[in-house]
Amino acid sequence: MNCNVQTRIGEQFLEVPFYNASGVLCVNTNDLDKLYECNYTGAVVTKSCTLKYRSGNPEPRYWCGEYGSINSSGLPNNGFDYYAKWMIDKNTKPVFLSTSPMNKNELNIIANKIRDLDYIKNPEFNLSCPNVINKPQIGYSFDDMKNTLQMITEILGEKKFGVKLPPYFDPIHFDYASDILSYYNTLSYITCSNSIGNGLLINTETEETRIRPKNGLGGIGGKYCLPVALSNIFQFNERLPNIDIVGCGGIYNGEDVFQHILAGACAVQVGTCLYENGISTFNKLYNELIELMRKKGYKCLNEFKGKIKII
Ligand code: RRO
Repeated sequence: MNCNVQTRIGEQFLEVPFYNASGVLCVNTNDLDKLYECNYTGAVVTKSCTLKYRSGNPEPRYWCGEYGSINSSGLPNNGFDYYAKWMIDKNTKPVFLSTSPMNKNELNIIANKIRDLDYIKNPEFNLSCPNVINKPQIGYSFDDMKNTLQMITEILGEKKFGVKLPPYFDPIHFDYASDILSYYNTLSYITCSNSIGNGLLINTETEETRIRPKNGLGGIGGKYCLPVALSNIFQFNERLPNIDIVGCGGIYNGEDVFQHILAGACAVQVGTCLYENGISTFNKLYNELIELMRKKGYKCLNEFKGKIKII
C-alpha cells in the first residue's frame, strides 16, 4: 500500500510532516543547510532571532539524560539579518523564520522588516522563551500576549504568521489563550509547545545542578514533554478549529509522531531527539511513521488527524 505523508501548515505545503524545533541545528548556516538539504525534513525553522547577535547564557547551559534535556541557552543567535539573508531563494521547501524580540522596540523593527520581505512567509513569533533572565514568557501573561499580537497584526497587515506557545496546564488557561488567539485571523498556525520552563535537573553524585544559568533552572525537553505536548495540541485543537497546530514535544519515533497527529497536529517539530541523534532522525521517523500507517491501513494523514477517540 502506498502511504502519503504530505501535509500543510497554513497555505504552505510539506512533503513530509516533520522538521526541526527552533533552537536545534539551526543557529548557523552550515546547520541550516543540512536541515534544508535533508530529504526527510518537510520544512526548516531558524533559531529564534533577536535584532542583533547574542552570545546567550554562560555554559554549561544544556544537558541531556535518559528522559530528556534541560537548556538555558539564553537566545544565542546571529541576528535577524543573518537568517533573513540565508532564507533568500530557499524555495524547494518551506523555511520559517523564528523570532523572539527582546522588547517592544525590537518587535516593531523586526515585524516591519518581515512585512517588507515578501519571501518571509508564515514567520513563527516565539512567545515562550523561558531562559532570558528577567524577561517573563509572553504566553503566560495574557495581557502581554494580546498586546504583542495586536502589534504584530497591525504591522504585518495581511501577512500570515504563527506563534510558538508555552505549555499550559489548566483548562481555563486554554480558554483564555484561545479567546485571544482566535481574534486574529491572520494567525495561521500555533506551535505547541515550547520546553517546560524552569525545571530543575540534578546530578545526584555531585549534588550539583546540571546547568549553570538561573541557579540551574531551565527549559525541559524530550520524553518528559510528550504527554504535555499531546494535551496542548488536543486542547487547542478543540478550541481553535481554524488554526493549524504544529506539535512539538517528546518525539523520538514514528509512534510519537502518529500520536501528535491523532491529537490534532498537522506537522511536528523535533528538538531533543534531533540534538542527540542528528539529522538521520528524520529518515528514521519517516520509516517508522509509514510502517505504522501501513499496519493500521491509513493512506494519508487526514484519515487520522485529530481523530483521537475518547473512551
Ligand atoms: O534560547 C533558549 O534558551 C531557548 C528558547 Br529562545 C526557547 O524558546 N526555548 C528554549 O527551550 N530555549
